[in-house]
Amino acid sequence: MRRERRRLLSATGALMLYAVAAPRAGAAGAAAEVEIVMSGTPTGSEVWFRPRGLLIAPGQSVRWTNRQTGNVHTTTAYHPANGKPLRIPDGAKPWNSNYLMPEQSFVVTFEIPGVYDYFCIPHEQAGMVGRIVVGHVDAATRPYAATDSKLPAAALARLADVASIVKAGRVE
Ligand SMILES: [Cu+2]
Repeated sequence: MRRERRRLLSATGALMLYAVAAPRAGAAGAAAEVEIVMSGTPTGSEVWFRPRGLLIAPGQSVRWTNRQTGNVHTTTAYHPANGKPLRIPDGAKPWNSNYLMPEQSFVVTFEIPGVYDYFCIPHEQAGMVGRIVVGHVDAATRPYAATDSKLPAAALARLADVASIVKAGRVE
């Protein structure tokens, strides 16, 4: 009995060590990988990517993580391969995470500069969309305006404008 308790204590000690070390590892990786949280209200009446607008440098990666208990989300590029109009740069590879269960995540590395719009398959109609600006993009650009009319109104309304993303680095 006593021996088991000691073992348990040492396991806890190991966990605490990890907890202390983890933030340092996270900080070191922060430059290369940026997190976007997929979440919403407990009832699911509102859902979102946070931040919904993000500025990164070419070569950086974005990790989307589903942080909402009891809901599934996707991160899916606006691209004909995903049945949508093209709203990522020419030549850039489209992505689709498919359904992410709570605490699952999906990583994409962005190499080609430009503006990338993406959505969540079950929640596009609810306005769950995001925009990533990679590298130097003219702040006055209003990209993909020609296909705006093909997006649900709620989705279009939630796409941060390029000027705000370039100015702030992130739009919540
Ligand atoms: Cu969703």
